[in-house]
Amino acid sequence: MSASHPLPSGVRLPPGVRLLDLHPPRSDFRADVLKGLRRAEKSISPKYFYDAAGSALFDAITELPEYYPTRTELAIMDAHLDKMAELAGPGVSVIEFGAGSGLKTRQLLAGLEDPIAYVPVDISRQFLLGSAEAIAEAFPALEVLPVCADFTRPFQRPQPDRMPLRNLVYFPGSTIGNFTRDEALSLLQVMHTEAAAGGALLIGVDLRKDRRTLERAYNDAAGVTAEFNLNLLERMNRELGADFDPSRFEHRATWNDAASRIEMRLVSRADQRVRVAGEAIDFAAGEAILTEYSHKYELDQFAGLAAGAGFTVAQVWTDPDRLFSVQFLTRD
Ligand code: AVI
Repeated sequence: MSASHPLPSGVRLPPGVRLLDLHPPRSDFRADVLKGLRRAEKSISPKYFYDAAGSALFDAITELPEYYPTRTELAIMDAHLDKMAELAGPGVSVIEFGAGSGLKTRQLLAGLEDPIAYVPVDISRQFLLGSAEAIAEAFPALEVLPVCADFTRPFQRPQPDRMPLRNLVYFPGSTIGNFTRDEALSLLQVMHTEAAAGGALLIGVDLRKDRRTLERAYNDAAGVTAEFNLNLLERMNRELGADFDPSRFEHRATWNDAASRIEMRLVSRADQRVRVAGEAIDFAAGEAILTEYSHKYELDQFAGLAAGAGFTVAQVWTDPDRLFSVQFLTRD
C-alpha cells in the first residue's frame, strides 16, 4: 500500500493536516444487503445506518432524554479528565478509531498535556476530512494525520514529525457494543497492535442494567430511534431502487438478557413481497430483519475480553448510577 495519493481536484487539506489514504475497499451496500436478505434469518449490518440521514438521526438520538449513554459518557469524561490525562502522560499521539470531531474528542485533546498528534481512522473519506479539518482548526499546534482505512483490520500508522512518547488509542461511544464478542475481540487485538509497546486504550463501554432503562433507551417516546431504524428501508429505496413501504414495517428493540444485548429489528406487519435491486424478497407477517446488536457489559466480563487481546484494565470510571463506564487499559 502506498502512503501518498493525490487528492481529487477541489479537495484542499488545511495546513497541519496530512492524509494517509490506504484506499479501503468500498463496502458493497448492494451485495451485502442482498446477501443478508437471502438468509433464513434476515439481517443487515448496522454500519449501513449511517448515510447522511441516518447520521443526522443518530445525532438526534444522542440528545434524547431516554438515551443516557452520550450524556453520561460526557459527564464521566468531564469529571475525570485530569486523572485520564495523568495516566496518559504528556506527548501522546491520540489514535481515534472512527472520526470524531465531536465534544468527547475535543474534551480529551484539550485535557491532555502537550499532545503531539491526532490520528483519526475512518473508512469514510469525506467524514474523516471534515473531522480532521475541524480538529486542526480548534488545535493549531497539533499534527492532524487522518488515515482513510477500515479500522477493523491492522493499518499503517503515519509517523508524526515530533516523536510521541506513547500512543493512546481512543474508542468512545460504546461502539464496541455493536460488535459480536468475536468481532469485539479481534477489534481489541487491532487496537493492541496500534497502541504499540507502552501504549494505552481509552474506551467507552456501556454497562448491563435493568431491562426497563435499556428498552426505553432504544424505544424513545418521540420515535427517533424507530425513524433511525426505518431509515435503512428508505436508504435501500434511495440507493438500490428498492420498493419498501416503511409503514408496513415496525421498529422493535428488545433486551436479550442471556446474550446481554439490545437487539434491534425491523418487523414486517404483513405478508409482503419487496423488490430490492431487482430481486424479489418475501416477508411473512411478523418476520424480521435483524439490524443491530448493542451489547452491554459487566465490568469483569469486559476485563476478561480485553485480557484476551492483551490489555489490562488500569482504571474504570463510572457515573454515580453505574450506567456507563470509561476505561483506561494498558498493554506491555
Ligand atoms: C453507535 N452505537 C453505540 C449506538 C448504540 O447505542 O448501540 C447506536 C444506536 N442504535 C440505536 N440507538 C443508538
